[in-house]
Amino acid sequence: MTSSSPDRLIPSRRHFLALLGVGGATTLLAACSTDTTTSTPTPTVDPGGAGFVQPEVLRSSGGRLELTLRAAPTDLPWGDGTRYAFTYNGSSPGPTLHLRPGDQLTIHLENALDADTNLHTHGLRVSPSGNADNIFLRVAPGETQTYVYDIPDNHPSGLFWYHPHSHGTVAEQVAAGLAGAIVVTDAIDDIAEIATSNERVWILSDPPIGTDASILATTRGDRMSGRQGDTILVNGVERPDVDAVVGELERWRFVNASSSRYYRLALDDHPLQMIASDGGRFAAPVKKDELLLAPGERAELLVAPATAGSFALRALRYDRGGMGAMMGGGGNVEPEEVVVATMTVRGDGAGAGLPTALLDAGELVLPEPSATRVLELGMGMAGGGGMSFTIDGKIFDGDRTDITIEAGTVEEWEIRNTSPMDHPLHLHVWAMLPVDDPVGWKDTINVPARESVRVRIAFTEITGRTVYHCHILDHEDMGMMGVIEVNG
Ligand SMILES: [Cu+2]
Repeated sequence: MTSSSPDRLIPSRRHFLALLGVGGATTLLAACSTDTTTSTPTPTVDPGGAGFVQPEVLRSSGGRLELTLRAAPTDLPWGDGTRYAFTYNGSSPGPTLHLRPGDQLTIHLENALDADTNLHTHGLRVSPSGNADNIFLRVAPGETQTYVYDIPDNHPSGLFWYHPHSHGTVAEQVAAGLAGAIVVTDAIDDIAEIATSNERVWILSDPPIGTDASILATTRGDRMSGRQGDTILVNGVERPDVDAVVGELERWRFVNASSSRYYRLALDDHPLQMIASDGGRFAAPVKKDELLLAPGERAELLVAPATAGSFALRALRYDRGGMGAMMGGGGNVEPEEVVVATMTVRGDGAGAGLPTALLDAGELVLPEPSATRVLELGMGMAGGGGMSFTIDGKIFDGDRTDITIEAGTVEEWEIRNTSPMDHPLHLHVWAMLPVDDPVGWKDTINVPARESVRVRIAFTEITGRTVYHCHILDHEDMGMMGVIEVNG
């Protein structure tokens, strides 16, 4: 599924700069890309100024993890000043939650924002009902909602994440900083090469940068294209430097927590050994020169630092299509290549060995479908000269159930994108295995402009009513979402 054609690029930088005033933005960007000198031989790129930091980790014990997440506006340190963001417990990203299959997770969500919010555990195969992963709940300002999630005993190990899912404000709240990682571990993580690797969670975001809430303002064009910021952050830090050692395997676990930005990642002089997609472990590492991560997607990579030096992790140009030029909007394609982070490698000697078998390949056999279904992701003209974003020609209505399925059914979905821009489709609760490339289970799959993808979904074990939607979150907020109910 290749859909990249850089000659269709539409610059968006002008758009962002207009929000802050050009001078202010330039000053901010300069202030946080201070380079430092190193003694590393023949660096191929200057390492960034900041070290690689990871969010605080909270681990379950005795089968339980209970915590409070307080969503609030916060002035975060930024250069010599501050930047306005939404945070969980004062930080963006929020804490990383480490769980094991069979655990119970309890989260007391306190809403200190001035709008409704709620919580979605993206990718977790848990109940979408009651006070579990129920995105129909809304938590009003000043209110607290307790969520309880029972992680099934057979839940796969992997990387998942949490973020708000209150229809209409999801793009704004996620873009402003509300996101955090969830890691489920099991025996698979004990494979020797993986257990001894340097494990890092990378939460990628591109928040609007500025000192007050005015940075959250968007135009209709921004929302139609899907809002993008100009500054890419890794765990809240711009262009961090990863300190790596020859012979020590790096395990990088990426979350694309941007509202709309796609990341087409490549690391100088190092292949990326992909071992998992959205919470779906591969049977063996798959070597890639680059990796495309659409909003909501995750990927786990092994990197074997080979020689001393500094190497850039780049977000290459990617065109996710759009109607920016047509509609006077913008912000839907990367105008240029960006260095997301650097890896500074020291030491010499032999490189680290890779694991061979990661998972019983039997878990990646496509189930035979008993039904097929076509979903059409589309765009059309709406009133007032804007565009509507639809699934099967319809805009989201939480009171309408679009798909009803009996538990135990396996379906094959053909997801057709009839529009001129990519849309990543996310299905809550039930995992999808791509038919054309069944290398790992997924919960978010990019459907390139004017293309289609086929997936198989086993609607087993978990029942309930939830949603599927475009994970360009502005599109979801504008109605590119449907309701699915699985009955037991
Ligand atoms: Cu979309």
